[in-house]
Amino acid sequence: MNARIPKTILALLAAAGLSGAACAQEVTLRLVSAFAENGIYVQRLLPWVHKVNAEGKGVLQINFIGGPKAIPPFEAGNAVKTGVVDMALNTGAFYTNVMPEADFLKLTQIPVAEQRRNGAFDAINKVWNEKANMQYLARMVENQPFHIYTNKKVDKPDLSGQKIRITPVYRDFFQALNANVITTPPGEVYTALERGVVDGYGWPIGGIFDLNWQEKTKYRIDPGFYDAEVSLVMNLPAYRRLTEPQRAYLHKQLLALEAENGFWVKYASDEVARQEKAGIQAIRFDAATAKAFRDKAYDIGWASAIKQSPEIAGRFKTLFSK
Ligand code: 173
Repeated sequence: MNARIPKTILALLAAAGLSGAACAQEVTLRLVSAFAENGIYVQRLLPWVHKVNAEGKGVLQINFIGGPKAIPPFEAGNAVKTGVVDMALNTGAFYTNVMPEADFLKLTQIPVAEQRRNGAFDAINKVWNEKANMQYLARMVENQPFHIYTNKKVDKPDLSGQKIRITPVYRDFFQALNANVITTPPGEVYTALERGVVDGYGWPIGGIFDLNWQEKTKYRIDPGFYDAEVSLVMNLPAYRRLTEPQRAYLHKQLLALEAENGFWVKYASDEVARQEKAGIQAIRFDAATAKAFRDKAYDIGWASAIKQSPEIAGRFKTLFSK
């Protein structure tokens, strides 16, 4: 009897000690999304967050705070930079107010797995660390080229007389196609179309149904250009505060997230079919015009990058190109 008491106490103490240590080892990271909560990107992110939390008890947890209602899309980059939140699902075009280089990631022509092998990922992180106080964690969208969607038919790549909604992704290219451009976050596109404030907009091949833009869209111009970059970024001090096991766990889960990126190829073709069914007509150019159109997008994209940040753009161009 007596012998049991100290054992029980010891067990209790051990349990308390263990759970105390476990608490000290568990970190909770606050995550926001610059993209709508009902959109495809967050739809694919949340199951991953649940898995991270289920498998990461005692190590690392992610607390999803919300989408653009929590933090406006163009503010999310600064929120990560300053540590107002720990992490964001974001795209570089939304945080050129932190650094112009953020928007260069649309120009990658190789998969993120290859970027991790060829040094591009490390080169990105050097810039993200130094200029944005961020760790670039993982790219969760690939193979989603951007397109021009418009209600005014064209028979050549010329947007003269058209007002097109943009973000920095499209600015230089669309202006070179003679468009009048208006910057808005995605949440304002539907109303802008409805009121005739814009004739069209730039957006990737997938996702226009998420905010009902198919109701206000007549044409999609092919081919697509660039590759939509949607990634997880993290406040650098918060990243550096992680213990070694926490960082290793996060890294493992980030690689698992990227390993799901094959999804986007089929999603793109499914979305093309869905657009057609919804009555959106594809405008296609002859092969030579289509190639010139796409080449022009990249030429203008890189020229603009080199103008804004010559040394970094030069380094990235070698690492991002095929
Ligand atoms: O809002 C946008 O058109 C934009 O810049 C973007 C970037 C990545 C994915 C989707 C949209």
